[in-house]
Amino acid sequence: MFEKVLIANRGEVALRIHRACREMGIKTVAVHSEADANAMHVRLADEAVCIGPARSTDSYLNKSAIISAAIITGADAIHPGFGFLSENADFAEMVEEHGITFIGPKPEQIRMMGDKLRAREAAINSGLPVIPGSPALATVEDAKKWALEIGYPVIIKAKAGGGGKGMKVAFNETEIETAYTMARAEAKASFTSDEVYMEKYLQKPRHIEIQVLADTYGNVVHLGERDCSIQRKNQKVIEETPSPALNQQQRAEIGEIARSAVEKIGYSSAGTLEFLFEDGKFYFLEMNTRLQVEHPITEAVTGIDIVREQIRIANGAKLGYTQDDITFSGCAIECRINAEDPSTFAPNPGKITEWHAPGGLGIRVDSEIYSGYKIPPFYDSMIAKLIVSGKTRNTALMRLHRALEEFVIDGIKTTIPLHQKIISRPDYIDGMYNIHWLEDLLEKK
Ligand code: MV4
Repeated sequence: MFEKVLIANRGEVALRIHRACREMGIKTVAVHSEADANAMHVRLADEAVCIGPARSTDSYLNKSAIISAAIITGADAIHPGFGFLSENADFAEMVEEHGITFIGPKPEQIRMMGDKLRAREAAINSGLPVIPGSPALATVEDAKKWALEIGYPVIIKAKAGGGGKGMKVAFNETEIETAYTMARAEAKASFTSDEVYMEKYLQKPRHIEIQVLADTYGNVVHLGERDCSIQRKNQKVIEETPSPALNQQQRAEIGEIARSAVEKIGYSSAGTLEFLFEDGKFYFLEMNTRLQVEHPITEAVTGIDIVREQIRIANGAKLGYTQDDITFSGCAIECRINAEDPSTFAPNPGKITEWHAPGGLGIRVDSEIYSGYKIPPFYDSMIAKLIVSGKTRNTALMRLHRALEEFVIDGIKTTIPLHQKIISRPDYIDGMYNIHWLEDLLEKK
């Protein structure tokens, strides 16, 4: 096993990875910016290296600084967490070129899935259902021709996109030119390529994703689904498993389809296949080649430590179990708690004057926060994840109400009141929501 792992991240995920390493007897190296010297992951790690100034581009995105820190401290592997360099194929390649193990998939797999058209092609070839769509669009005329072929409404997406950036919807031919031009301009501004393609636009889908684990010997299992439809501006807010929208047959079907596709693709490590689900049908969207924020709800219902498995797989271990060995038990829900004004969503960093995390049966809180900690203004505003689980969805919901009430975070504003509002709505309680539900709720006022 690795002796020492460098954690190329910050915040709660850095702590999450540190915890897995500790339990495996692996030493940890924290890296941090000048603004994060007092962070909990820095305090707990065996060693810490300052890799640059506060701005992410100067520190957590600084590939050579991170690799230098790994070399200096003698780390055998780097875990990238999520965000930052976690889906940067060049970084993964650079890490491997220095004789250090990248805890994740092979650089080529990251690269392929980062190109949404290549990912779509791989999905088709491995039996995944995709949304009717086009190849890369060269001109507005091309776009018009494909829209007629596919049928309105259509959505134009960036080939190098993902996460919703650079997407434009057209409901009829008069809207095509603007949608095409704007999608192209946004892609050019945000990504390495300004190429775009088109898909049929699904109007009221749910976002359902399948977690997979694959070792480097071709063994693949799926760990069930997560319903991530409660989102705002492409940021997930609440996730749950199992999805209240699926019956046992649909669940088993999509799980096996995803599992076997990952086997055909030859992917290894943890990964997530994102689908849209509408009118009883699944459509593959993209594959995330990293650990995800919402992984703990899957851990809660399967008992599998996903970070531990990532580390074992990267070290060349076999999964050691098959799909039949995996059992699903109960329901789990995660709330992402952000340091934001819950009515305007403006970031609200600052000093935490008092902190009490809820506890008790079925409660997990993943957070970097401690009393007296000062949240720096330079990074993502997510400061804690509250994960609740129970035998039934009702039990989990009851616990969630109780835990949100018990949570004390003083000194800053947080999105706890938003979560309380969401989980009190009859539609949420009934599991009746799609990807637009939260934004519709917030518009009502
Ligand atoms: C779509 C779609 C409807 N139809 N594609 C947004 C994020 C990116 N991963 C893909 N996204 C979408 N693609 C077709 N053909 C609607 C969305 C979408 C969405 C998807 C998942 C979760 C939240 C979303 C919010 C707005 C739009």
